[in-house]
Formats: sequence, structure tokens, C-alpha cells
Amino acid sequence: MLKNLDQKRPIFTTPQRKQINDLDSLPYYDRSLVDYEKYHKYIGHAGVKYSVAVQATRGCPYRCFYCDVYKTTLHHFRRSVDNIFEEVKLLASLGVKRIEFIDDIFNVKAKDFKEFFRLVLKHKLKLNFFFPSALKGDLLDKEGVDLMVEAGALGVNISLESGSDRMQTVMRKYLNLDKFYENARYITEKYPHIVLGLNAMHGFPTETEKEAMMTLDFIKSLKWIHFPYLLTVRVFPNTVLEKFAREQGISDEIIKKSQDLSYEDVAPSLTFSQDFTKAVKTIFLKDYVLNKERLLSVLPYQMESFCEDELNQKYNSYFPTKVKTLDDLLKLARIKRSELKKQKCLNEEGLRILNLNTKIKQKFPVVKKNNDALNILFMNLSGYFTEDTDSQERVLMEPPLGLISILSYLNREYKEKINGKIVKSRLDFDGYPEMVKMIKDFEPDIIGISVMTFYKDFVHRAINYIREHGIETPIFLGGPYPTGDYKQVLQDQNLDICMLGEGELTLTELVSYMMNNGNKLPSIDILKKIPGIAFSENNFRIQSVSR
Ligand code: B12
Ligand code: SF4
Repeated sequence: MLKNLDQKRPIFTTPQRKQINDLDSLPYYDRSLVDYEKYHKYIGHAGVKYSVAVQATRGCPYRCFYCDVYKTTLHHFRRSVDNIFEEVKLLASLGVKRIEFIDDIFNVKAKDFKEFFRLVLKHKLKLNFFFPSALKGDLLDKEGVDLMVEAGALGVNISLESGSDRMQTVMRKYLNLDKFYENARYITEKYPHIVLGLNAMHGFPTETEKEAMMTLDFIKSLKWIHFPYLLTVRVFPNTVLEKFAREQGISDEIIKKSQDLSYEDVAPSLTFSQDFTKAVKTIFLKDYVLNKERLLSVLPYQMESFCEDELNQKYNSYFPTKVKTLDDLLKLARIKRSELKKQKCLNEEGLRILNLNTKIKQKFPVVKKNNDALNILFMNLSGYFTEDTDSQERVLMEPPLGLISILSYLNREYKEKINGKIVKSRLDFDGYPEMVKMIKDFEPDIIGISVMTFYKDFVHRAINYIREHGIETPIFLGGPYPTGDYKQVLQDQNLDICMLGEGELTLTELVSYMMNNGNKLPSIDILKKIPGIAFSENNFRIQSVSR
């Protein structure tokens, strides 16, 4: 859907902006900026409802060759344990019972990891914790695991990716597989109620069939993982993996295909024959996932901790095409409910947070805005419209923390001078006409869009629709997609500026220039002074202000 792809428009990139290193200096995320009660009808990133996401760290010290997190946040910085704890305590005071940490690796520093849980225990907070992005399995130890479980950890993911030491080196993950195994086994045996998820990948360039089977055997040796994932390797643009795949002779066509698929799609792998991939996935599914002994063991624990609607949504997202509900899963595995140690799931009433939005508004009071405040509409387009879903996309509804962070920051800096609104596709507007109506009603001076690479075609389609409906508001694109691929993104003449990496400081600076220019874009000369952005000098909306 990129317009004028072959024109190769010249792109101007300003110097990289320095990453924010003092994370304690950022304001707490203003939770009143989104409607949490609306989000809580769905499961979020942690696969549960009624949870609230917290970010304790930014960036990852590791450099796995398939991952592009380092492009947004090159360095790994952490908030102080006290700062994280105070935010968690504040959320607990609102009635929140489930906290999910969205950090790439929450346990990079074992001392902080343990210190946090000690504080939770000391203050007797009754919370459950989830680590959906995965803890680093070989950095855990028994003391850390015991502490996190005692403090309320319930959903723990760990990432294996491959059970082969050679592949660990090739992909630069360098997991200590023995230590990883020891910890995973400790959790499964001592704490079977912990909903352990394990991520593994299939089809790395140069991976041999023997190595793929090693990964499968590694998973099979753990009794039992609640949510094992064996996903097909995907290549993000401009990653080390992309270069490596090309060097190994993998065609651009296959690489491109992998980019457009969700991890869960049964995609042809980069490396193996379709027959081999199918055989591996079938063994994984039959021998492990649908293994009756496993399901009879893990399901009662899951039913004890989650309500039926959560498990329905969770299993629907785990098997996007085949299974809509827990009962469908039981049918598929030929299990009768009566065979389970527990027949009923947790009662949802106990999970609901009463009057959450009202309580949030009391803690985060809304500031009245000036009539001439700069209107900024933030749209998170990481989620297809119902009518647009064209893959086995998992429907997870997570408030866009990146946009919440930016608007919390702008509000602190500009107070009544800035009027921001955050909306998410599918949740706040579920179709193109509704999107255009919402934009026209809000009359923004800027539209700021956040998007992941997976949704790139969708975002270009949406922006094209916006322009076709006569909206000429400047559009800024931020998040992993433009950060990783801005040269390609800017071939689309419909959008104006890519904001690279963290957005708080860059947008605050750009907005200050706009406020001094009657809420209009500043001139090209000024834009060129703002670190962390890219744009095309041929862009007519940018040119028109410089004339
Ligand atoms: C929470 C999360 C999700 C949530 C949704 C998040 C949302 N609301 O959009 C859910 C669970 C739905 C999700 C889904 C997926 N995710 Co995800 N997810 C994350 C996670 C863990 C945290 C995101 C976050 O809140 N970060 C914290 C905030 C503060 O950072 P941020 O979002 O990057 O925002 C900052 C900057 O990017 C920038 N910025 C962002 N937007 C904008 C906009 C403007 C205008 C400006 C100026 C700046 C700006 O400023 C922000 C503040 O500094 C990240 C990992 C990570 N480290 O970020 C992965 C991550 C974003 N996900 C990723 C992926 C691949 C996926 C999936 C595609 C995986 C899959 N299953 O196939 C799926 C989507 C498809 C699907 N539904 O199946 C990748 C994206 C890589 C890429 N190049 O796109 C990441 C980076 C993980 C990784 N290690 O690879 N994800
Ligand atoms: S995959 Fe995870 S551990 Fe590896 S670099 Fe990315 S965030 Fe870090």
C-alpha cells in the first residue's frame, strides 16, 4: 500500500536523540488518559482481564539477532525499586489486583528483582504479578523464584527460543541452557499453579532438523508448561537476522513473507521444508499441547486463577482458528469437564475493580484546557478493525503505554496549553468512516500515530483513507515500525514526520515550536534542528510552511 514506492524520495534524518537515562524523572503514567474499564472487557498482554501494565525498565542489555528493541531504546535503564514500588502501591490503592510488567526482561538485575518482591511482602500488598514479555530464565535462582511466588507472581513467561547451544550462539542469545532448564523445572515441580509460558522458535536460518528436534525435546521434557509456544521465525526489517538470512541465501520473497505474518500463523519457515515444519508442529500439538495428562494437570490450576471468559479469550488467542472457548479445547482434547479436578472457573465478580475510572480520576485530576490549546490526537493503530482482520491475529487489548507516557509528559510540561486524546483502533473506532468522523470532531493540530511493524500495511491504508477524506492535519508516526524502517515509511507521501525512538522529549520539543507558530508545523530549518526525527523535504505539507 505504499504510494510512490519507486520514486525513492530523499529523506532527511536529524541526529539521534539521547535516550532518557533517569527514568525516575518521568511522570507516573496518567491512567486517566484511557478508559480502563473499556479495556478490561478483554484480555491484555498478560492474557488476563483487569490487569494494569507497569514499566520498570527500558531497553534490553542483550542483542538477540532477531530483535529490534534496541532501535527504540539502545541502552538498558531501570527505575529505582522505590519508584516502581510506589507506582505499584498507588495502583493497589485504586483496587488494582493484577499488575503486568511489560519490561523486556524484568529480572536483569537480580538484586532489584528480589528487593521489589521483598517490599511487596513487607507492605502486605495483595497482588498478582504477570511477566508476559518473559523473564530471563537463566538469570533466576531458587531464592528469586520463591520470593516472587510468595509475593504473588502468577503468570511467568520465559523465552527459550532454541534448545541447541549452537543456535543460542548464532542468534546471540547465549542462554545458559542448563541453568534455564533447572529453573524451569524448579517452577513446574514446586509451583505447578504458576502459569508458566515458554516461548520457542522454529526455522532459524542454518538451523538443522536435528536442532529443531532438540527444541521440541527440551519442551517435552518439562512437565508441565501451561502455555508453550513454538512459533515460526519472523524477520523484522533492518535487523541482524535479515542480513544473516540474506547471507544464507534466503530469498527476499521468503523474508518479506515472514514479515507480514503473525508469529502464530502457520507460516512456511525460512529454512525447512513445509513437510518438516508441519511434522514438528503436529508433534508439538499432539504430544504436548493437547496431551491429556498435561491438560488434566494444568487446567484445574488455570480455572482456579482465571474466570471462564478469560480462559475462553486466552484459548481463542492461543489457537486463533480452531478454538473459541475452553469447552472447544476440551472437546478437541477429548476431555469431559467431569474428568477435571475442578469443574468451575474463578468467579469473575471477584476480579472486577469497582469504579476504577472514578478512582483513577481522583488520583489523576483532569486539568481544564485553554480554548487555544494545541490539540493532539494520538492513535494507536496496532490492531485491525474487525472488518480488516486478515490473519490469525490474537485479539489482545492493551492500553498503549507509549502514548500514555508521551501525553503524561506533555501534560506535565504544558498543562492547560495542550489538549491530548488517546484512541485505539478497534476499541475506540472500529472502521475507517468512524475513524474519520472522530478526527473531524476532535479537530487536531497534530495526529500522532503509534504502530508496530506487523501492522504496517494497515497503517498506510488508514492514513490513505484519512487523506482521501480531505484531512490535511500533519501526521507523525512513532513506535517500532517507523523507528526501524523510516526510510521506507517516508516513501508514503501521506504522512509527514517519523519520530524515532522514545517520543517524550522529541515531541515536547516539536510541540514547543508549533506553539510558537500558531500551532502550525515549524519551518524545515527548525525541523532540521530537532534530534530524533526524519522527514522528506519534498513533503508538500512541510514545504508549505517554509515558503
Ligand atoms: C505491550 C506490547 C504489546 C501489546 C500491545 C501494545 C499496544 N497497545 O500497542 C500486545 C500484547 C497487543 C502486543 C502484540 C504484539 N506485539 Co508487542 N509488545 C508490547 C511490549 C511488550 C510493550 C509495548 C510498550 O508499551 N512499551 C512501553 C512504551 C513506553 O514504549 P513504546 O511503546 O515503544 O513507545 C515509545 C516509543 O516507541 C515512542 N512512540 C511510540 N509510539 C509513538 C507515537 C508517536 C506519535 C511518537 C512521537 C512516539 C511514539 O515513544 C514512546 C515513549 O518513549 C513491546 C516490547 C517493548 N519493549 O516495547 C512489544 C513489541 C512492541 N511487540 C512486538 C510484536 C512483534 C508484537 C506482535 C506483532 C507479536 C505477534 N504475536 O506476532 C503482536 C501483535 C499481533 C497480535 N496481536 O498478535 C515487537 C514489535 C517489533 C516491531 N518492529 O514492530 C515488540 C517491540 C517486542 C519485541 N521484542 O520484538 N504487543
Ligand atoms: S529478544 Fe528479548 S532478550 Fe533478546 S534482545 Fe530482544 S528484548 Fe532482549
